[in-house]
Amino acid sequence: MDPRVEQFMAQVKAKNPGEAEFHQAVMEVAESLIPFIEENPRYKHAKILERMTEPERVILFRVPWIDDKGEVQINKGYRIEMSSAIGPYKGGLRFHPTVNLGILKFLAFEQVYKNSLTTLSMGGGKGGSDFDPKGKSDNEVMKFCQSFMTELSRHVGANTDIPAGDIGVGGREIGFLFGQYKRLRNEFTGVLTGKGVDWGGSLIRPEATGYGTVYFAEEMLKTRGDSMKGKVVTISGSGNVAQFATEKANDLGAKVVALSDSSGFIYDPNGIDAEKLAYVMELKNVRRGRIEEYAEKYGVEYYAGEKPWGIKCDVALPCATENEVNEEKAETLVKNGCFVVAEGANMPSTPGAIEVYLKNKILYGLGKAANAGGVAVSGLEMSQNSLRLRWTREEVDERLHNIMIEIHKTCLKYGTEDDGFINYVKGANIGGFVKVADSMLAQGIV
Ligand code: NDP
Ligand code: 2IT
Repeated sequence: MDPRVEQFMAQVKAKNPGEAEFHQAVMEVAESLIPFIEENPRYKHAKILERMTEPERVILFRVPWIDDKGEVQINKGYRIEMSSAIGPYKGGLRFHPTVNLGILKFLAFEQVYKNSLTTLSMGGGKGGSDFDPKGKSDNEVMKFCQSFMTELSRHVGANTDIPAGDIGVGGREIGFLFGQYKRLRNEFTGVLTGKGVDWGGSLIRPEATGYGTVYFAEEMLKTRGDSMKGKVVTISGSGNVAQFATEKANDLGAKVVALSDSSGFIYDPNGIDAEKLAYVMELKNVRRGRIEEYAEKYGVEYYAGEKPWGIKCDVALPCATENEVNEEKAETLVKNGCFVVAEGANMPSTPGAIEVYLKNKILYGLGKAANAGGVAVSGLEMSQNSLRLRWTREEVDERLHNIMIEIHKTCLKYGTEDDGFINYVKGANIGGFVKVADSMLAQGIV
């Protein structure tokens, strides 16, 4: 390892003990950026990277609520306000039992670069709770959301910090959170994105992350004179991002053969077409059931406790969670002929997996570039809220598509190597950094 990176990481680890995912996310960026910063000493003297790894503010709070049995429950609530250099803090909320400070700091850190890449004016943040919505009644979810927002409302606002969804936070949760904010503040503002279309939400926001990931994969394929048409695709997850990645992959003529959840994956060699996808959406979003039921319904194989990376494919779209593709799984993917990985999830590939992709020179689109479509349309939702008008489906989709094309161009600009190979890791990290770093220089030591 570059000794400068090693030295920098030693400091980050000493200051943030035990936060493994945060160290991992910072390390990936440091490897891309430290050589670039050496060539651009103004960033070095102002300690831009050191400042970017220290959140502007971390909010940690108690979330008490009463379950359906009348028992008092206590969860932890968090909001990491990472950077406001180029706009108000912006990023999702995650409700999942694994949530802790290190995970939210990694997500907030990546969000800063991702939001910068979108070309829109958004800083970076992330929040959430160790609350597990699985198996909870709608009433319990509402009680939890109301208690969570009662504290969070002091810290967020349409011009300050604008949360949205992430794992475990979808339209239902955003509704309950918005209702409580409005009640406390007596104002109807765009404090959250991912709202329902009848009350300030943007068309295409639910679709945006999955669609954007596939648009990005299509751009990557174009660099090799190829396209999504006819490609065999495996996808992990079966939540918001996975569902709409499946829909867009189908639209572009690909065949999606696998989906998963935290219990296992299904393999459907005939492809998950529009009718089967409608079944998945009903299963996951309405009945909140398990992907295993798909295998029973359509008579296909279900692999309990496994991930879909052993299935032969051309394109893999990890759309579930962090560190779901390790080095060994990446080797299997490449050996089976997979030559495109576009990440709908945040940091789904381990450092070892990324090394495998880069060594084999496959098209690897990392999350902060490939999944930026979600937050980009959140930015468009904020614009529509400010203008107090609503753009059509086609208009938002076109803007989303153009933003993904722009992000891809930025990656080419900063990531094309001497032999013509496009290193999207370097491209996205440097491309995301420059705008934030220059804004920090302009705004002084804050
Ligand atoms: P959802 O909650 O809608 O779906 C998550 C899916 O991933 C579910 O199928 C879930 O399975 C599975 N999953 C979650 N945690 C794990 C785990 N620890 N192990 C295995 N499977 C797991 O979330 P989203 O689709 O919104 O988010 C998926 C990923 O995309 C996350 O990494 C998120 O950070 C990222 N992302 C989301 C954006 C958005 O706009 N929503 C934007 C950009 C990135 P189960 O149902 O069994 O829990
Ligand atoms: O990781 C992400 O980019 C998101 N969960 C979406 C954030 C947002 O503010 O829309």
